Amino acid sequence: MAQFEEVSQQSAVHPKPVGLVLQYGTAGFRTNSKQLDHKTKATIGVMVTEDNGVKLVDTMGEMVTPAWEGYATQLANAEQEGLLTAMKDVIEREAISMAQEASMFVSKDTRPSSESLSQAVLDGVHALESHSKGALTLGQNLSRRHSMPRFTSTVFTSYHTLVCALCLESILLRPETCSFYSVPNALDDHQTPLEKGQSHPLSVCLYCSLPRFPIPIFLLFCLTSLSLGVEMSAGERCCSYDGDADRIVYYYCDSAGRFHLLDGRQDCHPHQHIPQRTAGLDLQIAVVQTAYANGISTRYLEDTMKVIVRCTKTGVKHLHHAAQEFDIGVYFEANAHGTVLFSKEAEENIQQLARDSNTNDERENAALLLQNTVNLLNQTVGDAISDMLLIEAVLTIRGMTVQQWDAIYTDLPNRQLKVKVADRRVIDTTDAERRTVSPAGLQEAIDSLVHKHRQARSFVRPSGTEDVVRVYAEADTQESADALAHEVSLAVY
Ligand code: NG1
Repeated sequence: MAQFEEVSQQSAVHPKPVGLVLQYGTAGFRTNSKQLDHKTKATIGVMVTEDNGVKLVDTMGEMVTPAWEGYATQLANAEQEGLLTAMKDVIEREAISMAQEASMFVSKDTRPSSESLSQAVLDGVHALESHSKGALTLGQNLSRRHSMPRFTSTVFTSYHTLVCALCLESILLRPETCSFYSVPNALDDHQTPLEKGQSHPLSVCLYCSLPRFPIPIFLLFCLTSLSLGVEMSAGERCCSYDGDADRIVYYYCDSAGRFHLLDGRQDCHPHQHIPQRTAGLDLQIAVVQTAYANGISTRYLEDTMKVIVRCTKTGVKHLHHAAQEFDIGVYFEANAHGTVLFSKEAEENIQQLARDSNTNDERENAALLLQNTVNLLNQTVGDAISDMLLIEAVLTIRGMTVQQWDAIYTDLPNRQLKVKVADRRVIDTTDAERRTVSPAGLQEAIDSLVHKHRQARSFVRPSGTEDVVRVYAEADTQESADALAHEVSLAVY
């Protein structure tokens, strides 16, 4: 078939380095971008970034299933002469009709290597109808979003326009927060600041077709694109995204010039914004974490917020799966990968309640807030822009500063180390990677080291993205956490 000849020719342009064996790790193919040039296999969404390598997104905009991870690994590791056989094998096993038209979105970050890597992907799917969308976030490279009616026409400009509008609307449901808009606006000539208390119609700027931003949000947009060398004033909240913008961190400097990173805080935030009880709904909320979540955050969620907390193995696919079991499943890894899921039933109840609301009481406002939260959040994959807007809405509605958010709790001091061993796969874990089952004696050694420290916890696991064993330790002081991590590292050798 002509398609197969084309694949053969194109793959020869991007040969796999001799001897290289790729593994589909915790969330994608990861290796030096120079070595990934040959990985040319098709799926519905492909996100290319310098640090992440290549991430595949399935038809629902979620991470691909283990079966497809297996196929992708098989194809990525095929030698030139075995490529067509490997491809035909996948086609046969999955009964894929090659006559059916396929569509694929390829997006990349703005780093130089992403250019050639995404070209390699495009060459690989040359025979299919593919759309190269240039520099986009992972959240924008989403097939499920694209099939939603409101995203059909100008999808790539409207996606974030819509989430901005929803954020703004949520804030405006609380009239007492309107003073937020009365700050004179030096940044954007297109916006007209409002008087305190003046009602604010949702509108889109005619010049830049973005919604009229409240100033702090506009400032945040500037900061994210200027994060290199940006000057931070004391107390000013800032945030940064990673390469494919599926993660976000907030930070600020205090008046003494001390830098504060609000690490792993997302899971303590979105559900504070979910006023399901006020709206008269009794939805079960759970927060899904991994073993890397700081012990204090788990305690805060269980004891103070009174929500169910679950722990899963590392990797968003595991967290996503666990979160699907609840009406509202909030899931975030400590490094900020994650999002919030609403069950179909919960989403329908919320949408219905919001449709039925026509008065202005607290319960109905809560229903509208809930509806906006559902629409604002990206339920398929983490989206730093949606997350930022939700966090901004929550902070504004609650009248909270970044310092107050930081002060909700104080993380236990912790340390993460990497240990290089001959074969990391000899370490096998259980209990959501919190305990080892092999090699024999390792868990007992870790237990006795942990007992020597106060408020201590430690675990080891083989990384799914690097050829290392990761060691995590936390304890009541930084010295203690450092010492424990070091001692456990020695036990791993
Ligand atoms: P590994 O290398 O399996 O620990 C790392 C991160 C994950 C996730 C994946 C990539 C840690 C401890 N692990 O996985 O959270 O970000 O990379 O998706 O940060």
